[in-house]
Amino acid sequence: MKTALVTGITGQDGHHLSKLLLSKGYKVAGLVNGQRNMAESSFRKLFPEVELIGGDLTDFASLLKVVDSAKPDEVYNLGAISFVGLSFQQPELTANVTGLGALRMLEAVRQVGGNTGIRFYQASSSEMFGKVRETPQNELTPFHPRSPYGVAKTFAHYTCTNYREAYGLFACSGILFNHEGEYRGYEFVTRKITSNVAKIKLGKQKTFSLGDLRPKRDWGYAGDYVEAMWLMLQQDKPEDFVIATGETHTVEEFLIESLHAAGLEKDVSRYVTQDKSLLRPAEVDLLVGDASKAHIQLNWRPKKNFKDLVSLMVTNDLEIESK
Ligand code: NAP
Ligand code: F7E
Repeated sequence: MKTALVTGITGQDGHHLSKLLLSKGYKVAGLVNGQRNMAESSFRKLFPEVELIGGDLTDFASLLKVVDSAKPDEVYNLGAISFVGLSFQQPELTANVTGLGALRMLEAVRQVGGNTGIRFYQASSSEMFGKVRETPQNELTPFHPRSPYGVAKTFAHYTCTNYREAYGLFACSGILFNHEGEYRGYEFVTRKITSNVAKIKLGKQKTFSLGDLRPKRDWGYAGDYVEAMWLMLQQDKPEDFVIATGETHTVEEFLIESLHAAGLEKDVSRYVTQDKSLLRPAEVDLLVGDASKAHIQLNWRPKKNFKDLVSLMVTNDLEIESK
């Protein structure tokens, strides 16, 4: 039986990845941070068979201990300050957790794992493309991050490449474009939209506020994307892959599709006001990924399209909000 160690296990991708790895017969261990982590108890209820070990990406000693006690075959480094908006408020924390945290995990794997052949997955991001140099973006597109989060992820990405080249570590970065679903945090725009649309549909409120409706994102389903993470670690040699749907939509289009899915009038001005405080100091205007390499080498393709994704999220939030 293989063992996987997952950092950020209580987050969105941690939920989907745990489900996937358990279904494949893995023993799963996860790093959990914080003294009283609210997400930990709900995660334990969903996945009682997962071993949760205390530790923090800013505390190298704790990472050494976690790798030593879990004795993983595969490590998935998903832990991060992942909200771009927060990264502008707390850039140093973001650099420490999202950037240096990846370095600490790689170093812990190198020191504890030695030549045991631990395979390492780094959660890289399309935010590294930022002010995009070409469209669509692929593995060779130059990076131009636009936020402290994007900068920290770029540092982590290159550190992962460096550990592969310098120490021969089996280390892969998945450059994942936005992916969403039923476990998405409420601070991200998709979940903010679907949860508020559900409340409006159920008569609990009349309006809500958003920032810029013009940015375009390539949105996929998180359940599909964790399969690509696992596939990367099953290859003969470690490489980086873009994971995306190849389709892009504005925030406004996501909103309109959500109103439609809830059976509400597709009238944005009736339900949404603009809150200027939600605008970012530097925005990423357009992201759309070219996942051809993953199609060919991993035989990976997304199963859910944009409409499926919106419908799944709205249905899920209508169910939650009607309890
Ligand atoms: P998420 O829901 O925000 O989960 C992030 C996880 O990191 C949480 O479990 C969080 O735990 C943990 N974490 C935060 N600070 C930590 C620390 N100091 N030490 C240890 N763990 C810490 O993010 P996600 O959407 O699942 O994304 C997973 C990874 O993929 C992240 O690295 C993200 O940046 C990256 N990514 C995401 C997307 C996307 O669209 N979802 C796209 C590309 C890349 P607490 O909440 O308890 O602090
Ligand atoms: O914003 C705009 C906002 O916060 C999407 C993370 O998972 O994907 C995610 O980063 C867009 C931006 O995600 C609101 O300005 C408008 O243009 O949902 P988001 P993100 O910044 O794209 C990447 C790939 C990651 O790696 C990250 O970890 O929506 N927007 N109004 C808003 N965004 C939010 N959050 N809230 C609003 O009210």
